[in-house]
Amino acid sequence: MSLRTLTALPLTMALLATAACQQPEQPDNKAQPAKESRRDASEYLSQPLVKDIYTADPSAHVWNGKIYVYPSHDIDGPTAEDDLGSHFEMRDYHFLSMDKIGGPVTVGPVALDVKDVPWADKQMWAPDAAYKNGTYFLYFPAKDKEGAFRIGVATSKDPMGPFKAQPQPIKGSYSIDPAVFTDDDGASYMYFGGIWGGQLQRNVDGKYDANGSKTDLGQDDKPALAPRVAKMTGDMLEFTETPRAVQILDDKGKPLLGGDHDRRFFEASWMHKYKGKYYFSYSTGDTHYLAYAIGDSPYGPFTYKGRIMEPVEGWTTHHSIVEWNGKWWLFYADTQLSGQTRLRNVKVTELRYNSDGSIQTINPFVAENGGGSAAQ
Ligand code: FUB
Repeated sequence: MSLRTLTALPLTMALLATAACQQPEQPDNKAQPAKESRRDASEYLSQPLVKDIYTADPSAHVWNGKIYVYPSHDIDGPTAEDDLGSHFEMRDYHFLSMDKIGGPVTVGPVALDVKDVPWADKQMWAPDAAYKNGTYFLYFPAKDKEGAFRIGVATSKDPMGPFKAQPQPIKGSYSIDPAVFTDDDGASYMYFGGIWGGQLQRNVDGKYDANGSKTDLGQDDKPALAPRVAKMTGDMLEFTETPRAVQILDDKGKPLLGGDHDRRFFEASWMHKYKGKYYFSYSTGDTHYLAYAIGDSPYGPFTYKGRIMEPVEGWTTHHSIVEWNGKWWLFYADTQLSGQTRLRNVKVTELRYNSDGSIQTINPFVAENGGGSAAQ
């Protein structure tokens, strides 16, 4: 990227481009040489936060004023791409930290390896983390020895790990993409679930059906499969209740339908609170949008409001939203470095609200924002 291009970019983007050039080496975990990208770096709204390893599904948190990002660690495995995501063969986690957005990013050592999780076999997918009473909790999905996704929990005194896993997955957990939200009263809730390869459709009554559908319920005119939510116990290690369905409604109060692929839930739950309202956000999967819905309770129901982000490069889209330094930030991922869906890189850009609380839709490409950045 030339200096001329850099100076023409919005400030945050230029800072991120600089930060991306300052990453520490990860000698034993280097990313593969990047393939020729289909677009020039200047065409992307923001630049990869790290280039030494591939990362995706970033769950960001601010602890003690510092930003921590809990991503998946993508690796280049042998399995061919399919609709179940079998090509996402991740085996461990490395976490990221930074003192400020736009500053240098530290890539931590291995924080948890699948070989150290007694119940897990493979596919360490999108994680999240929480903090309570001096302990950091890492929540992660993985397939068990029967091939069913479960959600595990691991603990550490250090936000970057290493984390020690509990011997069993969380009782009553299933499917993927845990996101843990702590409300102002201190109560924490886990949102989770994902259809197709995420197996939500194989757990409709909470029991795994290995012969269930590979995609969804196959009922386009019925309510879509809902993400799940469960309140966490005080020690953050279990659910207090059987997970409940999270209702996502249209503006007439009717549940979004299974055939409404532009709006229905697919995976990548996230919850944040803004001006007293609960914002449940998610990926629409095969239509590649990040969407959001607003409600008055952490349990919902939530009314669909629109898109947070248009499709990124790559099949998956998965995000988190966090407030830092008086602004709101969207962490997301695309495939800028590799051009391959299985090898993604995390990014960050500013997220803005309108005065009515709606979110301004972000386009991940500069030109499609009319030559400027919608997020700056
Ligand atoms: O990274 C593996 C899976 O792909 C995640 O769990 C999904 O959210 C999607 O990003």
